[in-house]
Amino acid sequence: MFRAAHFSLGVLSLFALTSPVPADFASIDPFRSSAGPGPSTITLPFAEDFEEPRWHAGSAAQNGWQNAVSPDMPYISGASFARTGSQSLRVEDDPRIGPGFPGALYLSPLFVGAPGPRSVSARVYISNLGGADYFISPQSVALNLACARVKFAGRDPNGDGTPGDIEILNDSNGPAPGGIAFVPTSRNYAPGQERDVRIDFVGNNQIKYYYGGELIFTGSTLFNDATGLTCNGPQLDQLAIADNQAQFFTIGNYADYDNIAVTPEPASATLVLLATAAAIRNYGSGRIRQR
Ligand SMILES: [Ca+2]
Ligand SMILES: [Ca+2]
Ligand SMILES: [Ca+2]
Ligand SMILES: [Ca+2]
Repeated sequence: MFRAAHFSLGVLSLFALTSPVPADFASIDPFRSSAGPGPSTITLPFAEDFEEPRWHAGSAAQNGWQNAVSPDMPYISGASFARTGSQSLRVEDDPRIGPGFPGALYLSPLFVGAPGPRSVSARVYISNLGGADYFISPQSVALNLACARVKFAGRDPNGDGTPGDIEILNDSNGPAPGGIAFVPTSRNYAPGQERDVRIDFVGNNQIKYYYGGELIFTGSTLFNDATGLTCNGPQLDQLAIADNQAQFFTIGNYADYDNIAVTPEPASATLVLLATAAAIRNYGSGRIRQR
Protein backbone atom coordinates (compact mmCIF):
# COMPACT_ATOMS: atom_id res chain seq x y z
CA MET A 1 0.00 0.00 0.00
CA PHE A 2 2.71 2.41 1.02
CA ARG A 3 4.74 1.56 -2.07
CA ALA A 4 1.74 2.11 -4.31
CA ALA A 5 1.05 5.49 -2.72
CA HIS A 6 4.72 6.43 -2.93
CA PHE A 7 4.82 5.45 -6.60
CA SER A 8 1.71 7.52 -7.34
CA LEU A 9 3.20 10.57 -5.65
CA GLY A 10 6.36 10.07 -7.67
CA VAL A 11 4.38 9.96 -10.90
CA LEU A 12 2.45 13.07 -9.87
CA SER A 13 5.67 14.93 -9.04
CA LEU A 14 7.16 13.95 -12.37
CA PHE A 15 3.97 15.08 -14.12
CA ALA A 16 4.07 18.42 -12.31
CA LEU A 17 7.70 18.94 -13.28
CA THR A 18 7.16 18.11 -16.93
CA SER A 19 3.77 19.82 -17.44
CA PRO A 20 4.04 22.72 -19.87
CA VAL A 21 3.43 26.11 -18.26
CA PRO A 22 1.82 28.67 -20.60
CA ALA A 23 4.19 31.59 -21.07
CA ASP A 24 1.60 34.33 -20.60
CA PHE A 25 -1.54 32.33 -19.88
CA ALA A 26 -2.86 33.61 -23.22
CA SER A 27 -4.37 30.19 -23.79
CA ILE A 28 -7.87 29.25 -24.80
CA ASP A 29 -7.64 26.13 -22.64
CA PRO A 30 -10.11 26.20 -19.75
CA PHE A 31 -8.85 25.93 -16.19
CA ARG A 32 -9.24 22.43 -14.84
CA SER A 33 -8.74 20.82 -11.48
CA SER A 34 -8.17 17.17 -10.75
CA ALA A 35 -8.66 17.81 -7.04
CA GLY A 36 -11.64 16.23 -5.32
CA PRO A 37 -14.83 14.95 -6.93
CA GLY A 38 -15.99 16.15 -10.34
CA PRO A 39 -17.96 19.35 -10.58
CA SER A 40 -21.59 19.34 -9.52
CA THR A 41 -24.24 21.27 -11.42
CA ILE A 42 -26.33 24.29 -10.54
CA THR A 43 -29.28 25.85 -12.35
CA LEU A 44 -29.13 29.35 -13.77
CA PRO A 45 -29.45 32.14 -12.92
CA PHE A 46 -26.56 31.75 -10.51
CA ALA A 47 -25.86 34.20 -7.68
CA GLU A 48 -23.27 33.55 -4.98
CA ASP A 49 -22.58 35.65 -1.89
CA PHE A 50 -20.50 33.11 0.12
CA GLU A 51 -22.63 33.72 3.24
CA GLU A 52 -23.74 31.56 6.16
CA PRO A 53 -25.58 29.27 6.54
CA ARG A 54 -24.55 27.74 3.20
CA TRP A 55 -20.91 28.79 3.45
CA HIS A 56 -18.60 28.38 6.42
CA ALA A 57 -15.27 30.09 6.98
CA GLY A 58 -12.45 27.87 5.73
CA SER A 59 -11.91 25.92 2.53
CA ALA A 60 -13.66 27.13 -0.61
CA ALA A 61 -14.45 23.52 -1.57
CA GLN A 62 -18.09 23.89 -0.52
CA ASN A 63 -21.43 23.92 -2.33
CA GLY A 64 -20.09 22.22 -5.41
CA TRP A 65 -17.03 24.46 -5.87
CA GLN A 66 -13.66 22.89 -6.52
CA ASN A 67 -10.26 24.32 -5.75
CA ALA A 68 -6.64 23.51 -6.32
CA VAL A 69 -4.99 24.95 -3.23
CA SER A 70 -3.71 23.60 0.06
CA PRO A 71 -6.74 22.17 1.90
CA ASP A 72 -5.96 23.84 5.22
CA MET A 73 -5.77 27.39 3.84
CA PRO A 74 -8.78 29.56 4.83
CA TYR A 75 -10.30 31.01 1.68
CA ILE A 76 -13.86 31.79 2.68
CA SER A 77 -12.97 34.74 4.81
CA GLY A 78 -14.78 37.12 7.13
CA ALA A 79 -11.83 39.50 6.83
CA SER A 80 -12.58 40.31 3.21
CA PHE A 81 -13.33 43.69 1.74
CA ALA A 82 -15.19 43.08 -1.52
CA ARG A 83 -18.34 41.90 0.08
CA THR A 84 -21.86 42.14 1.10
CA GLY A 85 -22.76 40.31 4.26
CA SER A 86 -19.72 39.14 6.20
CA GLN A 87 -17.86 36.64 4.00
CA SER A 88 -16.29 36.45 0.57
CA LEU A 89 -13.75 34.41 -1.38
CA ARG A 90 -10.14 35.40 -0.78
CA VAL A 91 -7.32 34.53 -3.17
CA GLU A 92 -3.89 34.92 -1.60
CA ASP A 93 -0.46 33.38 -1.36
CA ASP A 94 -0.49 29.66 -0.73
CA PRO A 95 2.99 28.88 0.63
CA ARG A 96 2.88 25.43 -0.94
CA ILE A 97 2.15 26.64 -4.49
CA GLY A 98 5.01 28.29 -6.36
CA PRO A 99 4.61 31.04 -8.97
CA GLY A 100 3.13 29.89 -12.28
CA PHE A 101 -0.15 29.27 -14.09
CA PRO A 102 -2.57 28.67 -12.67
CA GLY A 103 -1.52 29.20 -9.08
CA ALA A 104 -4.51 29.16 -6.77
CA LEU A 105 -7.58 27.98 -8.67
CA TYR A 106 -11.30 28.01 -7.85
CA LEU A 107 -13.97 26.48 -10.07
CA SER A 108 -17.70 27.04 -9.75
CA PRO A 109 -20.25 24.25 -10.19
CA LEU A 110 -21.31 23.59 -13.80
CA PHE A 111 -24.18 25.80 -14.92
CA VAL A 112 -27.22 24.13 -16.45
CA GLY A 113 -30.57 25.42 -17.63
CA ALA A 114 -31.76 27.21 -20.74
CA PRO A 115 -31.17 29.63 -22.32
CA GLY A 116 -27.61 29.74 -21.01
CA PRO A 117 -25.50 32.45 -19.40
CA ARG A 118 -24.62 35.56 -21.29
CA SER A 119 -23.52 37.89 -18.50
CA VAL A 120 -21.06 37.32 -15.67
CA SER A 121 -20.46 39.78 -12.86
CA ALA A 122 -18.55 39.91 -9.58
CA ARG A 123 -17.41 42.31 -6.89
CA VAL A 124 -13.62 42.46 -6.81
CA TYR A 125 -11.18 44.01 -4.34
CA ILE A 126 -7.43 43.80 -4.88
CA SER A 127 -5.50 44.97 -1.85
CA ASN A 128 -2.54 46.71 -3.50
CA LEU A 129 -0.34 47.01 -6.59
CA GLY A 130 2.76 45.12 -7.63
CA GLY A 131 1.79 41.59 -6.59
CA ALA A 132 0.13 38.66 -8.32
CA ASP A 133 -1.95 38.60 -11.50
CA TYR A 134 -5.60 37.73 -10.78
CA PHE A 135 -7.91 36.17 -13.36
CA ILE A 136 -11.65 35.85 -13.84
CA SER A 137 -12.47 33.43 -16.62
CA PRO A 138 -15.90 32.22 -17.68
CA GLN A 139 -15.29 28.99 -19.60
CA SER A 140 -16.92 26.10 -21.40
CA VAL A 141 -15.95 22.70 -20.06
CA ALA A 142 -18.11 21.11 -22.77
CA LEU A 143 -16.21 22.88 -25.56
CA ASN A 144 -12.85 22.67 -23.74
CA LEU A 145 -12.54 26.40 -24.30
CA ALA A 146 -12.10 29.63 -22.35
CA CYS A 147 -15.07 31.91 -23.08
CA ALA A 148 -13.37 35.07 -21.79
CA ARG A 149 -10.50 35.96 -19.49
CA VAL A 150 -9.89 39.18 -17.57
CA LYS A 151 -6.44 39.69 -16.06
CA PHE A 152 -5.80 42.15 -13.25
CA ALA A 153 -2.04 42.41 -13.66
CA GLY A 154 -0.19 43.25 -10.47
CA ARG A 155 2.69 44.78 -12.35
CA ASP A 156 3.04 46.76 -15.57
CA PRO A 157 2.76 44.56 -18.68
CA ASN A 158 2.13 47.48 -21.06
CA GLY A 159 5.28 49.22 -19.80
CA ASP A 160 3.75 52.67 -19.33
CA GLY A 161 5.21 52.95 -15.83
CA THR A 162 1.89 52.44 -14.04
CA PRO A 163 1.20 48.99 -12.56
CA GLY A 164 -2.19 47.34 -12.13
CA ASP A 165 -3.09 47.02 -15.83
CA ILE A 166 -6.41 45.38 -16.66
CA GLU A 167 -5.93 43.13 -19.69
CA ILE A 168 -8.40 41.09 -21.73
CA LEU A 169 -7.75 37.84 -23.56
CA ASN A 170 -8.99 38.66 -27.05
CA ASP A 171 -9.15 37.06 -30.49
CA SER A 172 -8.12 39.90 -32.79
CA ASN A 173 -9.03 38.12 -36.04
CA GLY A 174 -12.18 36.28 -34.99
CA PRO A 175 -12.62 32.86 -36.62
CA ALA A 176 -9.40 33.14 -38.67
CA PRO A 177 -6.54 31.09 -37.19
CA GLY A 178 -4.51 32.66 -34.39
CA GLY A 179 -5.01 36.15 -33.02
CA ILE A 180 -5.35 35.14 -29.35
CA ALA A 181 -3.50 37.49 -26.99
CA PHE A 182 -3.90 39.55 -23.87
CA VAL A 183 -4.57 43.12 -24.89
CA PRO A 184 -4.46 46.27 -22.75
CA THR A 185 -7.66 48.11 -21.90
CA SER A 186 -5.99 51.44 -20.98
CA ARG A 187 -7.56 50.99 -17.55
CA ASN A 188 -5.85 50.01 -14.32
CA TYR A 189 -7.52 48.42 -11.33
CA ALA A 190 -8.14 50.51 -8.24
CA PRO A 191 -5.94 49.13 -5.43
CA GLY A 192 -7.65 48.89 -2.05
CA GLN A 193 -11.06 49.66 -3.54
CA GLU A 194 -13.91 47.35 -4.44
CA ARG A 195 -15.36 47.48 -7.93
CA ASP A 196 -17.90 45.56 -9.98
CA VAL A 197 -16.58 43.61 -12.93
CA ARG A 198 -18.98 42.52 -15.65
CA ILE A 199 -18.54 40.47 -18.81
CA ASP A 200 -21.45 40.64 -21.24
CA PHE A 201 -21.77 38.29 -24.20
CA VAL A 202 -23.82 40.53 -26.45
CA GLY A 203 -24.16 38.36 -29.55
CA ASN A 204 -22.41 38.37 -32.94
CA ASN A 205 -19.36 36.88 -31.17
CA GLN A 206 -18.81 40.15 -29.33
CA ILE A 207 -18.03 40.62 -25.64
CA LYS A 208 -18.26 43.85 -23.65
CA TYR A 209 -16.17 44.24 -20.49
CA TYR A 210 -17.02 46.64 -17.67
CA TYR A 211 -15.06 47.74 -14.60
CA GLY A 212 -16.67 49.96 -11.99
CA GLY A 213 -19.70 50.29 -14.28
CA GLU A 214 -17.61 51.71 -17.14
CA LEU A 215 -17.15 49.98 -20.47
CA ILE A 216 -13.41 49.29 -20.71
CA PHE A 217 -13.19 46.99 -23.74
CA THR A 218 -15.22 45.48 -26.56
CA GLY A 219 -13.69 42.39 -28.09
CA SER A 220 -14.22 39.13 -29.89
CA THR A 221 -15.14 35.76 -28.46
CA LEU A 222 -12.26 33.27 -28.46
CA PHE A 223 -12.17 30.84 -31.38
CA ASN A 224 -10.60 27.41 -31.18
CA ASP A 225 -8.56 27.08 -34.39
CA ALA A 226 -8.72 23.28 -34.30
CA THR A 227 -12.49 22.99 -33.99
CA GLY A 228 -13.63 26.33 -35.37
CA LEU A 229 -15.92 26.60 -32.36
CA THR A 230 -16.34 29.54 -30.03
CA CYS A 231 -18.26 30.33 -26.87
CA ASN A 232 -20.61 33.22 -27.53
CA GLY A 233 -22.46 33.01 -24.22
CA PRO A 234 -24.89 30.09 -24.14
CA GLN A 235 -22.01 27.59 -24.12
CA LEU A 236 -20.55 29.12 -20.94
CA ASP A 237 -20.86 26.46 -18.25
CA GLN A 238 -18.37 27.33 -15.49
CA LEU A 239 -16.58 30.25 -13.84
CA ALA A 240 -12.89 30.00 -12.95
CA ILE A 241 -11.04 32.32 -10.57
CA ALA A 242 -7.28 32.00 -10.50
CA ASP A 243 -3.97 33.78 -9.92
CA ASN A 244 -0.29 33.26 -10.72
CA GLN A 245 0.90 33.12 -7.07
CA ALA A 246 3.24 36.09 -7.50
CA GLN A 247 2.07 37.76 -4.28
CA PHE A 248 5.65 37.61 -2.97
CA PHE A 249 6.47 40.79 -4.91
CA THR A 250 4.29 42.90 -2.57
CA ILE A 251 3.52 42.41 1.12
CA GLY A 252 -0.18 42.03 1.90
CA ASN A 253 -1.22 41.30 -1.68
CA TYR A 254 -4.51 39.41 -2.16
CA ALA A 255 -7.85 39.59 -3.98
CA ASP A 256 -11.35 39.26 -2.57
CA TYR A 257 -14.39 38.24 -4.64
CA ASP A 258 -18.05 38.45 -3.73
CA ASN A 259 -21.53 38.75 -5.28
CA ILE A 260 -20.78 36.56 -8.25
CA ALA A 261 -23.68 36.35 -10.69
CA VAL A 262 -24.16 34.46 -13.94
CA THR A 263 -27.35 35.41 -15.69
CA PRO A 264 -29.03 34.41 -18.93
CA GLU A 265 -28.69 37.76 -20.65
CA PRO A 266 -27.22 41.20 -19.99
CA ALA A 267 -30.65 42.79 -19.57
CA SER A 268 -31.54 40.31 -16.84
CA ALA A 269 -28.24 40.89 -15.07
CA THR A 270 -29.30 44.32 -13.94
CA LEU A 271 -32.55 42.95 -12.57
CA VAL A 272 -30.78 40.15 -10.70
CA LEU A 273 -28.26 42.59 -9.22
CA LEU A 274 -31.04 44.93 -8.15
CA ALA A 275 -32.95 42.02 -6.63
CA THR A 276 -29.80 40.82 -4.85
CA ALA A 277 -29.10 44.28 -3.48
CA ALA A 278 -32.68 44.63 -2.27
CA ALA A 279 -32.59 41.20 -0.67
CA ILE A 280 -29.33 41.97 1.09
CA ARG A 281 -30.76 45.22 2.45
CA ASN A 282 -33.76 43.28 3.72
CA TYR A 283 -31.64 40.71 5.51
CA GLY A 284 -30.12 43.38 7.73
CA SER A 285 -26.86 42.89 9.57
CA GLY A 286 -26.55 39.81 11.70
CA ARG A 287 -29.67 38.10 10.37
CA ILE A 288 -29.56 34.59 8.96
CA ARG A 289 -30.38 34.44 5.27
CA GLN A 290 -33.68 32.67 4.62
CA ARG A 291 -34.00 30.41 1.58
CA1 LIG B 1 -20.63 37.88 0.88
CA1 LIG C 1 2.62 30.68 -3.29
CA1 LIG D 1 0.78 49.84 -17.08
CA1 LIG E 1 -8.72 33.76 -34.31
